[in-house]
Amino acid sequence: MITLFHAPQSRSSRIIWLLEELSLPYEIRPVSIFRPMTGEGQGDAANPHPDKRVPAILHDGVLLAESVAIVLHLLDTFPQAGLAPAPGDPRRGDYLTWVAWYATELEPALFAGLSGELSASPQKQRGHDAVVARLRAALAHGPYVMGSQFTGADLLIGSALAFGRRAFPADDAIDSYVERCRSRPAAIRGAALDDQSGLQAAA
Ligand SMILES: N[C@@H](CCC(=O)N[C@@H](CS)C(=O)NCC(=O)O)C(=O)O
Repeated sequence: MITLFHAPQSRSSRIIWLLEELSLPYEIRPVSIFRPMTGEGQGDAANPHPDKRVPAILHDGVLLAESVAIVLHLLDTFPQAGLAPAPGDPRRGDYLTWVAWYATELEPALFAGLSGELSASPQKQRGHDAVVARLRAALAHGPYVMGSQFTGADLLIGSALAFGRRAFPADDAIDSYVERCRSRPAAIRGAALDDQSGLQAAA
């Protein structure tokens, strides 16, 4: 059994999308988190995440916290979804590179872009430019970052871009990519469930 510890409109929303892609039974356990934008909310004693953040999952009693760990674990454990090249597949290196790139390059560039820090830091501007260049180069061959196959890397990258699109320059290819990712049937179902869990959490 898979239990997702979730707060609406957060990084755990995309794990609902992931679970919908997998068509597995799972349970959503709404938890409260600290919301830095409003100063509201607080860590929830019922949340097993070591920092009381989301997402976290319990899968048959095993705890995974961190979006990347959850994506890698679930897509390797349930390969029938076809969303991750398996070890030994020649595309595995590209896949792992994109997943790691999301966490170590895209996320910092996104938050640097949103916070307006770029003009004061040539180093951050350089990283930000490199992220945009790599994305544009990949999408020139799209429709997904690895080409024709949608993978867990797209789920991470597409959901982060949907959240922080204004951190990056206007670009039709990036806009179409975000739309392509979030119009997947599983993403639409995930968004509907995210809203419902919001109602539950508020109740
Ligand atoms: N790198 C983590 C980030 C998790 C994270 O920051 N989650 C936010 C919600 S989007 C959170 O739980 N914040 C509450 C807090 O910082 O206490 C991941 O992707 O899993």
